[in-house]
Amino acid sequence: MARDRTHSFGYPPKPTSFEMDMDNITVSSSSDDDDAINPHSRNAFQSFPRGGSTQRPLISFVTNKWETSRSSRGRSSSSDSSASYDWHRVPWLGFIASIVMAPKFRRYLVVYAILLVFAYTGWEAVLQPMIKEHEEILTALNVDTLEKVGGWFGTNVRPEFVDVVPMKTLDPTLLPSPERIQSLKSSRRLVIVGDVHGCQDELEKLLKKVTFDPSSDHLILTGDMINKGPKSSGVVDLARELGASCVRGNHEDRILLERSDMKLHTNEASDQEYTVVSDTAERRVAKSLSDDQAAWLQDCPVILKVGVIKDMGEVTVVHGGLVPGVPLERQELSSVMSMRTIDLDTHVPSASKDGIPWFKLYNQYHKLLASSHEDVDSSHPPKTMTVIYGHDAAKSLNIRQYTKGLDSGCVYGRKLSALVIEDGGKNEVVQVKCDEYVKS
Ligand SMILES: [Mn+2]
Repeated sequence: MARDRTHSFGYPPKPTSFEMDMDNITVSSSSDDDDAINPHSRNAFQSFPRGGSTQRPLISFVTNKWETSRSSRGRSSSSDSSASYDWHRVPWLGFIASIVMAPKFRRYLVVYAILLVFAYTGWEAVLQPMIKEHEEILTALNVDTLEKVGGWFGTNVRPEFVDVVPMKTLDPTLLPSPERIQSLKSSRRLVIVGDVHGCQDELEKLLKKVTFDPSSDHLILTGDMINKGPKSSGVVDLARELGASCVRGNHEDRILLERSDMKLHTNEASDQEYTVVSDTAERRVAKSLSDDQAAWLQDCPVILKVGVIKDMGEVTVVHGGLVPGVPLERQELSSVMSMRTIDLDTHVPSASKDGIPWFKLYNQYHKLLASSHEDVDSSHPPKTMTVIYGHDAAKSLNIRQYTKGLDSGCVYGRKLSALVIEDGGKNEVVQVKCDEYVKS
């Protein structure tokens, strides 16, 4: 009996025709072809249980041909087997299953996964380090951390410098006027040029490009006017001719020290070999300068106080940089000529290229100063100071709110830059292309 039933399950169409056509059993279903394929088929007809209580309703043999997905097949089989789970009994599970099965969904899943990877690496590589650096700078400027590190840079008295002019103030009549009269040419301009390094031709080209007029414009050089490039003394002559102002860069400092060293040694008759042995490139530059040229360079201060310019506040020109929060009188002069980075704990500046650039701390300090001032008194402008500097060819032209870096690597075949400040504080950067004199 059990065997018979499995037969009847095995050949569902035959019982169907059997039921439908009970009195005429010799119709198509019992053709010879069927017999050839299934020798038991006739037997199955004869043994099919009729009218018994265990007989399956015929509707259960009907399949929906349009429903060919795996889930529909799962449904028809699950009615027989209670072991397999019916997804459709739990509506939300079935819903999720149908989404996951859809090929479009899988395609989107890949796209979302890629986007997720991009977002994560962006956060890890760019955003998080930026936020971390910003937080570290804020901590470095927080007065509460001052005691922990035992004092910041500038709290001790600096050693006295001899043979160096620490500071000068620019003649105020050279400054552009605070208000610009519309439709008129600027009455006065300041043309501040980054590291020239003996590139006289390029300096001349730049002055021509800004239509420099010595009767109304004033040239300021941010130091490192000489050395490395081809025409050191030519640059000094041009600057003197134009009545330019200057600051002392690390290269002026070195060449002038070399000169005084040479003089010292040539005065000693016993030590004449010294100049012969160390006839380096820097020594040749030092020798090429006349006493007048050297005296002009010697007169360049380390810090040049320019004065107040509209929208820029107090403006100062140095070669390297300034430590924020330290008065100009207490700045350490060799650092002012050479700094690139700053220690966040102690605020001690360094010429090293590795670390937090000093201008980041400087800008943040002055932003905090300006915003805290706004809360207290909005009628007076805050005591912020804008620094215009050179020295950092690696960072190239670097214009920020309170710091303006103008060394764009002219001597390395890049550009010579000028910051031109006009009446009303309007300013723009003008550049010329340079020949390559030194491989960077
Ligand atoms: Mn320099």
